[in-house]
Amino acid sequence: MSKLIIVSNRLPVSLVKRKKGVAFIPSAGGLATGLSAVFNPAQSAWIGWPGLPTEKIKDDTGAIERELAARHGCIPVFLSREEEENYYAGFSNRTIWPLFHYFPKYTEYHPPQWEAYRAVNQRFADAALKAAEPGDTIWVHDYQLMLVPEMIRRKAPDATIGFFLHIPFPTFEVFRLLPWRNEILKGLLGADLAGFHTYDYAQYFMRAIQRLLGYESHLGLVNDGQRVVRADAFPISIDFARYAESGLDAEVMAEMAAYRERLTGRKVILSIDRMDYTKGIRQRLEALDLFFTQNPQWKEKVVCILVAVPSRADVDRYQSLKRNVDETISRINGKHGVIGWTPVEYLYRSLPFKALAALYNLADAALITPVRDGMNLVAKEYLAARRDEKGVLILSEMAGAAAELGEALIVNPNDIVGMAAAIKEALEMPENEQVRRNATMRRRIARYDVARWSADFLARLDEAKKTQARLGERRLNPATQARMLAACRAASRRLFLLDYDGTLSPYFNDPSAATPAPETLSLLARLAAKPNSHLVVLSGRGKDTLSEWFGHLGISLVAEHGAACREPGMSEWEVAGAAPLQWKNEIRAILELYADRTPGAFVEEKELSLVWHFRKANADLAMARVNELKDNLVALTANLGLHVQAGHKNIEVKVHGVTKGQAAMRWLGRGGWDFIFAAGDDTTDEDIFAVLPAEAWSIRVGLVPSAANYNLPSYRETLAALERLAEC
Ligand code: ADQ
Repeated sequence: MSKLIIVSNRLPVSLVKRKKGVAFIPSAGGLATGLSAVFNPAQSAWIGWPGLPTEKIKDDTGAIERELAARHGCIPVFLSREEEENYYAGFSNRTIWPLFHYFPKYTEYHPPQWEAYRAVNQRFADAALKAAEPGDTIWVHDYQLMLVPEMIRRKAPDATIGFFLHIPFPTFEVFRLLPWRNEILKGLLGADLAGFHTYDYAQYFMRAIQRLLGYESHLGLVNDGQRVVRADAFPISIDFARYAESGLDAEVMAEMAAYRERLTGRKVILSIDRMDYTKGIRQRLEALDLFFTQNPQWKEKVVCILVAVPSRADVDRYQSLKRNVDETISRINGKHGVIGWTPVEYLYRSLPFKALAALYNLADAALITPVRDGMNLVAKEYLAARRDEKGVLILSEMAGAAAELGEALIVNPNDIVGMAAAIKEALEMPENEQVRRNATMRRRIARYDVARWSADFLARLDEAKKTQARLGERRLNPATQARMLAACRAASRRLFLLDYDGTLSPYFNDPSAATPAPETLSLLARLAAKPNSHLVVLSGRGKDTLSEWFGHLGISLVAEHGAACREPGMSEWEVAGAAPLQWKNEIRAILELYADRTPGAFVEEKELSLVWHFRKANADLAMARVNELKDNLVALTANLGLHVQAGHKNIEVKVHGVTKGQAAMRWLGRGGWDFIFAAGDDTTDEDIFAVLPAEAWSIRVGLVPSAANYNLPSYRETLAALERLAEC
């Protein structure tokens, strides 16, 4: 039976040193509880660091391994103190964590720590490879292990690998700062599915790939030429029922009663996070200070309970943050407090679930204002705990959770004035409005709880694998190629219909640089010279370019996607139709306007069409412009008998009905072919595939869905296949 293998930095249980040997305790944190819904030790394995450096475990590792396997379904990756320092405290928490949370100033770049990150990632990958059997699903988690998917893939090309990032994926301008950015992207592309909390993060990931590696993506599918990898959003959630029921628990109720008695009717603002500079604790305190200064009427009537869980205390940045928070709280309490009323009650510790639940159930407002947060589960936990649907969530727009919790009071965590105003608004919000807002958000969280989240991810991973398999089946494999060669050999009349750019040649930033290589010209000449064979090159390029490149080969040429044809022996090009061309002036003006507004874009004029090229333009800007331009063009061309066609990094406006497919009919219609081969990499080539008889050998270059019968990954494999055809 196949199993699920979870790979994360920490195991769901942690080793602690006791007087006699070691003991296991459940690990704190959202990941362990989050995945408990899918982690069944009988059918799964969990690979991770147990939390104690090897120096402290000494000789017990064998016994620990056995116990972890037998009682918890876990496989430990032991780390030495030095590995922990360089891989975890170092590269993970001094490089990736600050950078991905938009703190480039805090980000350190140390090559030895990168090396340690790589080495430790390899250890995790090796452990996964050892545990995995064919058919298993491997699910790798988070920023500490971004190289693991590719490391597994290299040794197990068919493995099913999912990756989920629990922190934000930053925009390109921030991500590009990382010296090892390409390695990180390639590491992640080893997965079949890369999951993120929000749609924005997934988009940033795909844009980084496009900008840095040049791989295109379409509808969430990234194509590196060999495989397709899906990127998608899966907003992580919580165990809704556990929180929703917490208020009914006797211990929780008793704890709430104790709080209420002590608070003597005062309202409660709750603030809970790990002690981390990304959580915006200092800014939040400044806002509270301002709130009390501006609203003295609220003094003694409200208490802020601020809970901070100790975190990464071995990283200096966290030590100075702690000192700063301590000092700020003392200052605020000194400034506003009176005997019998402390404005900020501060707990620097981890709390057991019931204590946390009591606070959620009690608080009149939750002040959750990270300056950057992948998701933020506290916000969801607070809402879920409130069966009465009361309480006000004040939430930072920089938390991934804000994408789902739009009914909260959304604030900018850097806007101290705005946050102070939101605190006042929260405390004064009528109960019916609280209920109205919270009811909607609670329904949303209840529907997409953590069990749904993990099931959804695993189902999409399965689908991603199926998409690959579908594309894989259509790949022109050696056995099919052998059949194709035999058919070619046996045929008495052969027709070759070939696109040029992307099919017989790579793409160049400058289209004029794509001059055919001598070997390619020789290949085309040999194909054309085969007895009873006819070769047609069908391109989007203009007549002059095609004449110059291929005119001497004695083959047929189709220019401008079907607008003009020339057969061997013809002195002139034959232009399709003689449509009036006044439309060109109007459309040219629009295309030129867009080219001026988009550095790198340019307009090309052809016989029956105008083309707006954006290959050289900034990809993000171009995408924004393309959508706008297409909208404009579609509206304008509707009554002009024109057609707007999106090609490979270009948009073409041309006379309706002029396609490569229609041009191909010129030869197909003559009949008598018993071997037809067609290859193309572009949407314009789909028009050819659509008119081919079923028995034709049609090949879409690039692993994307197509009307062609087969796919090949790139122009290289296409040239190789043609080489074999030329020889047969
Ligand atoms: P974190 O940065 O740890 O997680 P968060 O999502 O808020 O942030 O999760 C914290 C968890 O710790 C919550 O489940 C909360 O209940 C618990 N917790 C907080 N304070 C506690 C306390 N004093 N005692 C005990 N438990 C406490 C990272 C990312 C987030 C992302 C999660 C999950 O930074 O953005 O939401 O992973 O993907």
